[in-house]
Amino acid sequence: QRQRQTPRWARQIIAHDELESTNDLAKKLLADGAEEGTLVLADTQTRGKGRLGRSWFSEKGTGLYFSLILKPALPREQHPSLTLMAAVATVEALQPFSPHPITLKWPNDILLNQRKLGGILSEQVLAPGDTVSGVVVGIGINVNQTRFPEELAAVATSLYIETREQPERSDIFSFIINYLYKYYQILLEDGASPILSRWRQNSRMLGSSILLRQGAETHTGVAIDLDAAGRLVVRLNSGEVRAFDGGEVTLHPG
Ligand code: BT5
Repeated sequence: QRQRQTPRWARQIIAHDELESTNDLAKKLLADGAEEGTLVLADTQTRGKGRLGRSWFSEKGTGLYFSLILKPALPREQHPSLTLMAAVATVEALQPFSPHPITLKWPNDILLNQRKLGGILSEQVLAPGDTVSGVVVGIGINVNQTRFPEELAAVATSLYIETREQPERSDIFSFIINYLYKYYQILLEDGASPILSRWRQNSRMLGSSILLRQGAETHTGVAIDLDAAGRLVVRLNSGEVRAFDGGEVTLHPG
């Protein structure tokens, strides 16, 4: 049945009980010529990755950990819109499983009740000559975890913790795959603007005061928009309006 619900493009699902990181295997398969739409799934990861060398806690059997190989006909500078596309698809797929709003926080967080329910890690794979052979979009979602290790307890949550329901991971997986397909087609056919407007609708952060850390720099201001390249546009306290292409955001700092 799962086969029938799965769009054509995710016909090729490579499922493992355990992997170091689904993104790493997907990048290797992409470099070896895997088809667009190939999907790598693991029941647990021993070295699940976040951004900037951080790790992603990947408890066995309770979360969803997967990576999708894409080969979009998009100029390289538009690749950040793939992360936004995946974020929009994921949040809309998850929403029916929660009575509370699931929201997006730039650049790649999926939040429920102010805690992190999931995250997205997109990585480009370069071919010789520095051309992009494709992009791996990795998605991690906390579904049925009953608790988190102490160092994550204050930041992480799961659908189960927030709703006391235990959804089938396979149901959530098929929803996400279907929405990814839908929004990927929209991105390719209509460009980033419908994705950006969905992102704005699903984010609670525009209009909020924020603190943004980028390397050693810290900026404070109000998040006012996302620009066409997926950068966060901030009106800094100095009055200057500036677009950021990366960093860590704290909402409503003291
Ligand atoms: C992310 O990084 O949010 C991207 C996470 C992507 C994970 C997926 S799983 C499938 C695929 N294969 C991989 O190897 N990765 C992708 P970042 O924004 O850097 O957030 C990482 C931070 O979130 C950590 O430093 C922790 O504070 C926190 N964290 C770690 N594991 C978590 C979890 N399971 N739930 C919530 N927060 C977590």
